[in-house]
Amino acid sequence: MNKPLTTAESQPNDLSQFWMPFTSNRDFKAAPRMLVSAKGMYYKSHDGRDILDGSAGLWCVNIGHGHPKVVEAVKAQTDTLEFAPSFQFAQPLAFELAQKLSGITPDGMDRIFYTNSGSEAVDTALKIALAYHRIRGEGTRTRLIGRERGYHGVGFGGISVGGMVANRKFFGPLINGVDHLPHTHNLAEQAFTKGQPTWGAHLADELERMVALHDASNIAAVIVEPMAGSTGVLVPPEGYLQRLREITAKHGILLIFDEVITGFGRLGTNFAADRFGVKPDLFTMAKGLTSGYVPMGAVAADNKIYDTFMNESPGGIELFHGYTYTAHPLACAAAMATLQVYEEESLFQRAADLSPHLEDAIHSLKDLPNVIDIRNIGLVGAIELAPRDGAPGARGMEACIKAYEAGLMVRVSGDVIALSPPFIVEKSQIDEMMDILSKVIKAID
Ligand code: PXG
Ligand code: PLP
Repeated sequence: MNKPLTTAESQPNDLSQFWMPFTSNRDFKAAPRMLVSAKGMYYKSHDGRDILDGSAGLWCVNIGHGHPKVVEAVKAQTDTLEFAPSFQFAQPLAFELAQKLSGITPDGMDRIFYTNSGSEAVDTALKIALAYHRIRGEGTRTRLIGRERGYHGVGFGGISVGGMVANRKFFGPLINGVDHLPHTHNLAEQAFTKGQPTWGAHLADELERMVALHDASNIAAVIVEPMAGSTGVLVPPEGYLQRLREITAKHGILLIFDEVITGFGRLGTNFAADRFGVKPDLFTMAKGLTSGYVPMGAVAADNKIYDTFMNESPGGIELFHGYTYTAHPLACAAAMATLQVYEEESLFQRAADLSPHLEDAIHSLKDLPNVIDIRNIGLVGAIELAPRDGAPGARGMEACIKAYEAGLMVRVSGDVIALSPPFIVEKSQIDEMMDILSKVIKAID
C-alpha cells in the first residue's frame, strides 16, 4: 500500500532518511550541526548561535547571505515564469544573462552553455571538447588529461579526469583514455609562500611527455583548476599555467580551466584567466555565478569553438547535450541579480583589496603547533596541519568541528583548513577568524 504523504510529519526529528553527501552520516547524525537561517556574514545554528561564515557556504556565497536584491529577483521570477523548456523553446532571461556574462568573460569567449552545477559544467566542457575535434575532422583526438589532486566534481567525466583518490577508487574503471599531470604541491620547495610559489612551472612540461607517448593527434583536451580549491588550496606556480597554454596551443590540444571556485572574483579578478593572464579555450563556472542562491553552472566557450559547431556540423541539432533545467528561469534571475550586486558593490575589487589583509592575518598563525604550511591567493587562505600518525585527516576534522563550536565555519580537506569568506567580510571579521582558529589549533593535540 502507498504510504500517506503525512508520514514524514509524524516523525519530524528523524534524521535517517536524508543520505548526506561527502559526510560521515553516522557521525553527523549522532551530533548534528544544523543551520537554520543566514544573513550577511553569519549562519544561525539550530541551537541559536551565530556562526561566522569563513567558507562562503561551500565557496559559493560570495555576496553574503540573504541579499535582498537576489532574494527579491528570485521571488519575482517565481511569480512570472517558474519554468520553461530550453530544448526547442527558450525564455528571454537565458539570452540576457549570456550577454551579460559575455561582458565579463575573457575577450572572444562569449558563448555560454548553462548547466545546474559545477559537475555538469565539467562533463559539458569535456563533451564539447570531444565533439569539437570530431566535427573538425580530427575525431581521433579522444584522450583527456587531468591532474593529480584535481577536483572536477563527481560526474563520471569529472572523477575520471579528477585526481582525488577517495573520489575515484570505489567507482570502477571510469572513462578510459585519461592521463594525469603531476600535481604542483611540494612543501619542501613551497611551504609558507605568500601568493604564487616560484618553484614548479617545469611540472607543466610533463605534458610534452604525454604528447610524445600518445601523439598529439590522439589528445583532445587538458583540464585543470587554475587554483586547486577542494584538494586543499594549491596555488599555481609562477609561469605554470602559461607553460600549459603554450604546450596545448602548440599541439592543437584544447585547454579547459575549471573555474567553479576561482570564477567571479575569488582571486580578485573576474576569472582566474584574467588574474594569471592565460586564456583557455573553454572554462567552467558555477558557485559564484548565482552566489549559491539557486543552483547553476555554465561553460564559456571560445567563439571559434561555437562557430565550428555552427559552420561545420550538418543541419539540425549541433550539440546533442543539455539538461531539463538548462537555463532554469529562477537560476537565470538569481545570476542576473548576483552579477548586478557584484557590480554595484564593486565586490571583486573588494576581494582584491582585502587579500593583503587576509595574507598577513593567516600567515601570523605560522608558529602554532602542527602547522606545516600556510598559503594564500586572492580571498583564499589555507593552513595545512601535520597529519596525525596513522590517522590522516583527523586533525583537520577536529579543527572543523571545534571551530564550529567556537562560532566559525571553515572547510577542511584532509588536514588542510581552507578559508574563503564572502567578499562582504570586514577586516575585523578576518581577524576574528584567526583568533578562533588560533585557539582551535592550540587545543588540538
Ligand atoms: N569543479 C571544481 C573546481 C569545484 O571546486 C566542482 C567542479 C563541482 O561543482 P558542484 O557544483 O557539482 O559541486 C567543484 C565543487 C570543498 C568543496 O569543500 C568544493 C566543491 C564542492 C563542495 C565542497 O572544497 N567544489
Ligand atoms: N533520467 C530520465 C528517465 C529522464 O527522463 C531524464 C530527463 O528527461 C533524465 C534522467 C535527465 O534529467 P536532467 O535533464 O534533469 O539531467
